[in-house]
Amino acid sequence: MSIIVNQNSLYNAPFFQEMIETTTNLYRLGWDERNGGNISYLLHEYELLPFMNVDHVLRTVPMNFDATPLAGKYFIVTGSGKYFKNVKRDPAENIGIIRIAEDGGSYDILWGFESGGVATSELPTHLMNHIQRLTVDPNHRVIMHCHATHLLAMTFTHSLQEEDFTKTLWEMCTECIVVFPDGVGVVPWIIPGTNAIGEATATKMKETRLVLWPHHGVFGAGTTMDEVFGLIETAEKAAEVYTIVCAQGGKKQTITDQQLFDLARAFHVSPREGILKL
Ligand code: 2HA
Ligand code: ZN
Repeated sequence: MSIIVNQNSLYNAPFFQEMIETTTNLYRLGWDERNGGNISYLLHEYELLPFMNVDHVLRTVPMNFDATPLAGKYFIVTGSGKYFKNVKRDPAENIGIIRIAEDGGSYDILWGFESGGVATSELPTHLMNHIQRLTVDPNHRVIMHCHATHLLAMTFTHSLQEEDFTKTLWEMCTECIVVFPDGVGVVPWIIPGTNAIGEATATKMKETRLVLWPHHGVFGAGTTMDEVFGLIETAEKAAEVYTIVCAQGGKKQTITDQQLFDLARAFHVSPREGILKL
């Protein structure tokens, strides 16, 4: 399908292009097979107005949780059951633009989700995470979930204690403690798509922008699409290095706790308490 775009076409909007690039990259990296993964990106109304009439509601979809703190807020979001592989070829089928209703109990579809689609099955977790992150970071905008391969694999072979998991990732690449000084949160195994996993994840999101779902995948949060993609990419790279280190017979030497501490100080970040033993 070829898409004819004019200057004011939504397809030219920066946030729209970012959504297409990111879903395409996540698919290319093998972290979002089939309908795996989901992204939601908080948009300002002024970003949408040049491209669409926000008073024109296509459909309204009920939600069974309270999203009142997000009432009136707009998101571009991936679709339930849709494949990241197909977003670039047919965005209108696979992603959509929604606005949370004033009573927080439903959302309006303003664009996309053609053929009767709806927002991601992980919408409870996404919206609960947005609510939580906005309380600690007023610039927060993006929630991203994917099935990053080596992180997922590590949840079978490594301790799931957050302190242990964080320490291992920090050790595997010098960059890690600078990129995620808050470490990683880990929730118990919970059925995906539920309010329960949303609440557990959002609780962790109070302290960290990176949360693991054991035997499933990872959630990241942040201000820009690049930042959140980079966050997940950095943790996943560390997990890949860990996998190779184990395959090569294990560590013979490592970055010491003192070196990690010095590194954090040099880059003006505060490492999560209770991990480095000095
Ligand atoms: O949307 O990744 O966690 C498909 C999933 C569910
Ligand atoms: Zn998933």
